[in-house]
Amino acid sequence: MKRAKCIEAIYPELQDKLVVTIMGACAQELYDLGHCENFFYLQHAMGLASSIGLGLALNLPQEKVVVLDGDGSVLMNLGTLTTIARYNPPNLVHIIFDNGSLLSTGGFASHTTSGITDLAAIARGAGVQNVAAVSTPMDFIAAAADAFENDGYSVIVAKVEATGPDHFGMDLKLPENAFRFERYIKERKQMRTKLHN
Ligand SMILES: Cc1ncc(C[n+]2csc(CCOP(=O)(O)OP(=O)(O)O)c2C)c(N)n1
Repeated sequence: MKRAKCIEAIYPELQDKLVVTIMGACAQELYDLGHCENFFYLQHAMGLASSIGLGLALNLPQEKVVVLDGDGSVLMNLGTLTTIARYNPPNLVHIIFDNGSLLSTGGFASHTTSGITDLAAIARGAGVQNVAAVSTPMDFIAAAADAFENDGYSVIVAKVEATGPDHFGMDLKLPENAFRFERYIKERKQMRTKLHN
């Protein structure tokens, strides 16, 4: 299973959600499908996409937040699973693409490569109630649909090949992406307030 194909499969579903990605290959694959103002590609701060996702989910309970994460990134910030499990935001979907590799920086093996470290088991141990471990496109699509539809913090660990895009480069620097993402959130809030008045 390829991560790019997984992202492509859920891309239509991402249009009305706040999406935070890790840097590198994963960000590039989403960006290449077409940037949307509700996408934030976290550069540099490896491991913290899920922490940003938690902050967004807790502060914007009316929004569904989707984090596209990587095994290397989660391993760098393992405490994130315990923190999110404790606060248990019902509107956060955490997709961990486990390619067993630090692909974006040259493809070094991560701790999951040998099959010793099981991120889904760690998520369960952290206290996450909804954990799916998938390795086929059909199972991925079903798990994602389920997580998007239902309330509850969900973790999907998707085993994918260690392959990425053949190019890197976005016409969107981090500060511009951050300002526009913030503006998008504010505008949606204002729109909601208007609709309710
Ligand atoms: C603190 C820190 N260490 C190292 C890096 C360099 N770095 C950027 S992406 C990356 C690999 C990320 O691996 P993973 O989350 O598995 O995603 P993949 O690249 O495999 O898609 C590394 C090591 C960084 N940005 N920050």
